[in-house]
Amino acid sequence: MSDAIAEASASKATSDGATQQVDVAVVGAGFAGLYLLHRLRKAGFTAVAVDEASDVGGTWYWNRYPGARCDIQTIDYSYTFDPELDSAWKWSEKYATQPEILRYLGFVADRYDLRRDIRFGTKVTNATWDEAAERWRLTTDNGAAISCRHYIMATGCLSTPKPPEIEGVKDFKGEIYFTGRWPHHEVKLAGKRVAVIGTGSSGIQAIPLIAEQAAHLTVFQRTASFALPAHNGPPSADRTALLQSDRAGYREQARWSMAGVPFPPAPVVSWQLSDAERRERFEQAWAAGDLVHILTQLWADQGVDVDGNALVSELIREKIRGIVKDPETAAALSPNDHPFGSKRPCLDTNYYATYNRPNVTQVNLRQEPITSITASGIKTDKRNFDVDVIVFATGFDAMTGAIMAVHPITGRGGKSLSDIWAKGPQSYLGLTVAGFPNLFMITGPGSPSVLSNMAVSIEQHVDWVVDRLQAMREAGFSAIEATATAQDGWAQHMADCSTLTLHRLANTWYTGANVPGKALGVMPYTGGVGPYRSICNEVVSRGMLGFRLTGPDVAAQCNDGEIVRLQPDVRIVLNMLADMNLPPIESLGPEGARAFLAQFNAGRPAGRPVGEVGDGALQGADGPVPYRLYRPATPGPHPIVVYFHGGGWVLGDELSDDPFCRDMCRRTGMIFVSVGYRHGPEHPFPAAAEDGYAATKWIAEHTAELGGRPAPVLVAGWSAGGNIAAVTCQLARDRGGPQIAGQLLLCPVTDCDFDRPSYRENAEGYFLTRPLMDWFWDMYCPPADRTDPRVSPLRGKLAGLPQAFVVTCEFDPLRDEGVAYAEALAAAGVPVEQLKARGQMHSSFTMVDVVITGVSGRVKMAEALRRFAGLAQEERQADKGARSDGLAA
Ligand code: N01
Repeated sequence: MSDAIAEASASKATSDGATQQVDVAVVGAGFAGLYLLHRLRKAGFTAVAVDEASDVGGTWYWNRYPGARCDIQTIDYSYTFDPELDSAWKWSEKYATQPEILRYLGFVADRYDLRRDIRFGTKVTNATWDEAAERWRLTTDNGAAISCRHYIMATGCLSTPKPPEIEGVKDFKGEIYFTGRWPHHEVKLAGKRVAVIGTGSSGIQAIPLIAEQAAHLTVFQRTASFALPAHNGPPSADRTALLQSDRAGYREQARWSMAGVPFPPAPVVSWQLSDAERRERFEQAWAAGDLVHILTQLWADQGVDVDGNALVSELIREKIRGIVKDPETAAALSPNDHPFGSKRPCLDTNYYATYNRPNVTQVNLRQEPITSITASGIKTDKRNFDVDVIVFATGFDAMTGAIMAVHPITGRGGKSLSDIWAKGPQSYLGLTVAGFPNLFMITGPGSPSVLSNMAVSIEQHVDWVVDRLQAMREAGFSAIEATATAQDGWAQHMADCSTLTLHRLANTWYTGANVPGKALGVMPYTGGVGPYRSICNEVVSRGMLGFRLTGPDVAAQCNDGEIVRLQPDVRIVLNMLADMNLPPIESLGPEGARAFLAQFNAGRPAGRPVGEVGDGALQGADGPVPYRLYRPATPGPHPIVVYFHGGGWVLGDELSDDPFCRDMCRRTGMIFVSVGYRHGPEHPFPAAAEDGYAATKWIAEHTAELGGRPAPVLVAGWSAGGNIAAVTCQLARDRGGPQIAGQLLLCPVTDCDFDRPSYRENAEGYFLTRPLMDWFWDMYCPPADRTDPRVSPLRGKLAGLPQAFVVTCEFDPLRDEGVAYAEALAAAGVPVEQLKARGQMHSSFTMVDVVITGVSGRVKMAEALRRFAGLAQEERQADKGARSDGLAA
């Protein structure tokens, strides 16, 4: 039976005259509300939707301004739940106009006979949870009140226009229009002097068309937006071909992608490309006319790294300068106060060229702010502009506005949602709020929503919610509510996610900054559509983790907890590794394990450029050992850090932590010399430790030859390399030098005793496993030698050692021995700082440009090394906002 024929057997709402009784009430009859009604009916629930509008369409009902179109290619901005519907509708354009999208939604409403359960022209005026009856009680401004078991806000993220906030609006004698509430009758602008305030997506779509009609158009711009040409036309041939060749596969790829549009991850990083190659990729993206393309396909670092982003931002500014003839106007139109993509980029048709028209004037509000609106027009602090029409394209009270401000919602214990959200929206999964049982939000704050293809995100939310309602009904539960623990955990996860992207660096409606007085914080989920979907699924597979379920005849169920405790990118990496089903490293033997590591490392992003990289040999404990030297691009001589790579004394070499050494060389402005010490089992204990000491001594004696600052040197190491760095400090103290100015120990091995909680908690599933550590010890050190401080430095004398910075990761078997070493150093009087990295695993910090949340930790490590070397601190713009995230020092 097709979805279309699946007739709404349910939907027999009852009414006692004054109150309509339904299982589920929905607010909104747009993309989300329509699909909800359809799914609810199919699942046998009685349902009603209410909408203030007189017909279906939601945002597409209200936003009828000239030029209104979607800016995700329309073949992707469609329902996919019914393959017959999916192939029945043909879009006429790559980016359909508002009227066509509205026709589509009308077509869907007719196809599934949805209108009979929609109360148009009706607003909910109050919603209160009735604890005794376990029902929501709604009052409306038009007709019967509603009593429902579940209440679902399908209100859209951008449906409550922001008030103009400019003095004197009421005094204006001319016509006033809001893009978000454009009249249904024709608006005649021909021959009129028109002002547009606002240059976001709405303004940028409307301005070129208004300019064609108006006698004169004056555009009042506060913040310049990045806009790309849409190159609209028929649906693009390449994406249509992809869709038609495998419709189901194409849709499924979208569901698991980052933005809800099926593009593969960008394969390269900017520094791997020459200027010419970058330009070529950019020109392709500019010609493609697709925001998701340019945001995901240029180079991988542009969305997460300020430097990578600056490259594309400048290329776009160059385009603007090339189109706009007046240099002053071009400069004002060129965004320079936020990274590309951190504020919603726009898609345009002739936007920049419109400013070359003789009937268009641009007013830069950064130079002359609006002071008031007068009877005849707009007054800035420099001039008066007399106009006949003012168009406010000033945006929305986004994400929370329609849920919070439109009507009071009162939950358990008489608590109001507006009070609970006064300091910013709290939610679990962006779907539910603790204290508000049986209330759901579709694409609410805390979900990918506006950072994704809304059509895909809406379907995912609706399916998840309706599936849960069905499961509750089958199990006899009548109420579901998020726990405070789960909600707090989600807030932490949201905060962790927001360090991944650059959205935190711009004042936008994503952060609430566009509405005066609104609490600030990145509101949409920045972790990506696919990862979010997997988290929602995991909540279910882990017994509705974070929800309390109750019912009249069943025992209450509450599997409390936080759904994601790992950093978001660490979770993705670990899931990818799990999906690869790799053999345990220890099962490969030393040679096999080394080959595996080499292959694994070959697939990682290339390390960033440094001033110079050179290879050489130095004197180890028993002959020459190789080294690789990383020199900063700044003038020397620089302090030298002797670095020991990880690999359990068995794997790796002086090249294996290459991206980490490059990154730290750049951040510290110091020379890193990575030492290729000998490995077990060929060279068992104490070969690696003795090589470490000998190498440090040799480097300290050859600083001038290496182009470094005279000794003291510093030492650093990760994992077994951290062990060697720690041991080297003890040997240097006991053997009369060399002098060491400080030690950076990153997830170090410090002891042979495995009987610690971190070994039990993180024994498997976090990359470094207990069997692998067993194997490393077996390969390197016979049991009888394991308590020797040259391999278990925690058992050595600790007084008199160089100052230390010790990094441990929450999900690392080695966590507790690292902490123990730091505490023992402190107890012995050694100046020591700890960085306990929340949500990170053993390899997080060395997976440079893969685990983006590792940046903040490396910033702190670099600061510590600079302090040890007596260098002044310097903050890079790229590190802003990343310094304190996810860390407890
Ligand atoms: O609103 P906006 P929008 N004085 O908030 C300015 C979606 N959408 O309606 O940035 C002077 O982006 C404000 O300046 P500033 C899309 O997600 C999609 O354009 O605050 N100026 C800004 O320039 C989009 O992002 C499509 O300094 C004032 C503008 O008004 C979202 O809706 C089409 C001001 C508001 O821009 C919102 O877009 C349209 C003041 N007092 C919209 N107050 C598609 O194509 C605000 N501004 C699918």
